[in-house]
Amino acid sequence: MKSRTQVGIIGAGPAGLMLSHLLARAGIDSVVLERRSRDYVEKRVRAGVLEQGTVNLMHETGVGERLAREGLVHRGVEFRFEGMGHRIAFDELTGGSTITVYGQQEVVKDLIAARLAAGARLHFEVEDVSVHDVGSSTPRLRYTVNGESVELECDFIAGCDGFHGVSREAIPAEQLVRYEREYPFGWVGILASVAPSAEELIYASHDRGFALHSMRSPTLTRLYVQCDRSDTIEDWPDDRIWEELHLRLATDDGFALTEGPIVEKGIAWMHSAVTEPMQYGRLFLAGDAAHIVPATGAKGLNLAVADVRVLAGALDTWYRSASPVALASYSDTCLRRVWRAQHFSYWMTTMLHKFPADDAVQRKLQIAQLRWVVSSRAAAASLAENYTGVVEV
Ligand code: RFL
Ligand code: PHB
Repeated sequence: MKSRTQVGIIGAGPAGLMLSHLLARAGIDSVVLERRSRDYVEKRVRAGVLEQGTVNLMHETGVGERLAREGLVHRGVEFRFEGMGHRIAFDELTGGSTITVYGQQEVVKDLIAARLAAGARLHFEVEDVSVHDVGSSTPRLRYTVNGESVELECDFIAGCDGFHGVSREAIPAEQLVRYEREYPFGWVGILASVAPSAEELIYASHDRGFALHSMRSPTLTRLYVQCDRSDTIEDWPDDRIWEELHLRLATDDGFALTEGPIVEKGIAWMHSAVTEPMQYGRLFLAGDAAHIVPATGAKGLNLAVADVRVLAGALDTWYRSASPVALASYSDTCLRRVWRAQHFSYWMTTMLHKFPADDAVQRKLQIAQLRWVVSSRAAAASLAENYTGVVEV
């Protein structure tokens, strides 16, 4: 079967869904192709921290109703080391910016509901998506859905298919530069059916390694504990996870971490990658398909949303005025923010984690840096600006 659309979008994660939503608001037609089932993408537990700009975009474009009701607005975070907690007050340090804790799968659910209600062509369980003719003015996507082979002719293709997607591979290797760094650790993450043990996020740097206390709702706690690169989830039975969390989050004044039934468990590896440029011909990469950051800065989903906001604006300009100028600067515009987020995520990661090669001096340096961050107003403000996403670069 042959079909046609203006923008063919691969991937129904936050990037692909938000792009389709923004394009529809500008009167631009798109088709979204997702390899997984709707149920799978709506249940995939990942990010939790939304920057102010992401929250604002959801409100401005009519998908913020549940976010307004259920999102937890946080005005600060805690950094914990040497048995003491230190609060960084985002709103005071940035002139009012906050972050909102709202699960990525909730964002995805809200966007899917909005797209389907608007009659969008959003296909799940699509197999064998392949990308063709991106150097021409009629790029195509081929795929199979419900046993039928489809060729979709597009004006543009958006590769929003995440880190393991196919779109990046459609660009000749010699046209790209790929910057990549792997960290020698990951995070064992759990979702526990229990009220959070603190009102705000806690980033803990301990001699045993990093730990993070986060949440999803008043009855769901999200916790992470640093693990070795060679670990598997079998190395982390529930008892070991709780034991490490208790040790790493402990304070001298007796912080009590409440345990609860673990309803989800997995390992996420920490790495950075950037593909430059984020465009080739009529193919545009957005979100994790183009770049990933270690999760310590809570930036991945926010970068994905920032990319597609730029892309939707540039496509709108192209359709309105036939001017290619905005599309031509898509990659450069996005990469400025991407590299700022890369640096911030790297900075947070190195400040808070234990590296295998660290010696006693390194630990002293980390503690000195942490003390500075929580005691100097300038340093704390710099962290707050980056974390809430208000810095313009
Ligand atoms: P996604 O969400 O990976 O979506 C890509 C979609 O494409 C589909 N796909 C394909 N579809 C069709 N054909 C193919 N060949 C396909 N290949 C792939 C996939 O099934 C999927 O549905 O990418 P997107 O949209 O760019 O969104 C990026 C975010 O998901 C990611 O950056 C964040 O989750 C990162 N992240 C965090 N980001 C934040 O901003 N704040 C956080 O607090 C935060 N915490 C995290 C995180 C990521 C984590 N993990 C698991 C890596 C915490 C963790 C633990
Ligand atoms: C989360 O709640 O999943 C979360 C919070 C902060 C991060 C990463 C993940 O830096």
